[in-house]
Amino acid sequence: MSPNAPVDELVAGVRAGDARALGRAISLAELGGADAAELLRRLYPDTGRAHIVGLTGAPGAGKSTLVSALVGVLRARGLTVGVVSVDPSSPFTRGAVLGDRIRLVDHFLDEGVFIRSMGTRGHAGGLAEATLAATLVLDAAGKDVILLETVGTGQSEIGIVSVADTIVLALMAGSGDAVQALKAGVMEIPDVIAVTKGDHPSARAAVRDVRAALSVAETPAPPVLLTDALHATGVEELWEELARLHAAQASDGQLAERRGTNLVAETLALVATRARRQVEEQAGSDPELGAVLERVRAREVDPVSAVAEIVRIVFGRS
Ligand SMILES: Nc1nc2c(ncn2[C@@H]2O[C@H](COP(=O)(O)OP(=O)(O)OP(=O)(O)O)[C@@H](O)[C@H]2O)c(=O)[nH]1
Ligand SMILES: [Mg+2]
Repeated sequence: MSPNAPVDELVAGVRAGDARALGRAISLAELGGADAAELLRRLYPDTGRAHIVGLTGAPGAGKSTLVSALVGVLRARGLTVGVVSVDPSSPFTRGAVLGDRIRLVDHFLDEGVFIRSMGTRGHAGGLAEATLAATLVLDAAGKDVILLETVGTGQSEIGIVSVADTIVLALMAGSGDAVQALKAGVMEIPDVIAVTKGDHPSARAAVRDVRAALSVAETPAPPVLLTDALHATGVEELWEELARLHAAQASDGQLAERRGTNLVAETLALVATRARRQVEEQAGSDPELGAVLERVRAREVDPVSAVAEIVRIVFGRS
């Protein structure tokens, strides 16, 4: 297969579960553009089968270690796994930093596991679009479970994990900040909270603190589990909880509802990203738009009036 294998070949390869085709398809999908759009359009009917789990948490919270341990649990059950590790702080893409940053080396040679690391560069449509595209391709390839790791503290990164069916927040024992954020209600409530590094002396106290913080929230509190991914303790239980939640949501219709809501939100967010890029590009090249911005600079037009004019110039209507 040539590096520019036609979309047909990639679609066939992905459907057949060919790992090389899968890698190329994800690269193409990440890149964005017309071929990527065509690829996704063709693969989309095959998606919607995977259980997509989002894992989020502060830098160093133990997400990758937990992902790696979860992969072990899933493989022991005969399930195939896709891993997408999103690091907005990294300029690298395609696994350039896999060796040291992501603790998944144990699974590199396993054909039932496909791992992709994504940084900020090389995505015409932005990181969120690339992440969604990679997830769809893995789903179409028939991966049973897709683990989506992204760094964050509980707010903006939910955007990236919004494609997930179930969201795990990794909180590190001894990190009081997260508990404060939960208390203050600024943190989105995930489906499951994993208190990581369960071997830490303060781990049990951390679980109690998190539960106490959650008890003041208005929404029903999610389960709080203690995991020690280094020693594979509590990881089996975490998977069982995720699978149980997923099955319950699938049977009472909540899953379809949530997926629908997520897809709409995701689509609008992608439109917003694209619209913004278009405005920024045009600001540097379109003389008519440039003239409006010059008038703003010279205080000849107020910014609010300028917005209406710019929207008309860029999108053709106000
Ligand atoms: N003692 C102990 N250490 C752990 C455990 N899980 C992770 N660690 C350590 O914590 C550090 C960070 O772990 P990672 O899994 O890389 O954390 P992360 O959240 O993926 O980090 P970023 O992706 O860089 O945000 C590493 O040195 C791990 O070895 C655990 O269960 N117990
Ligand atoms: Mg990590």
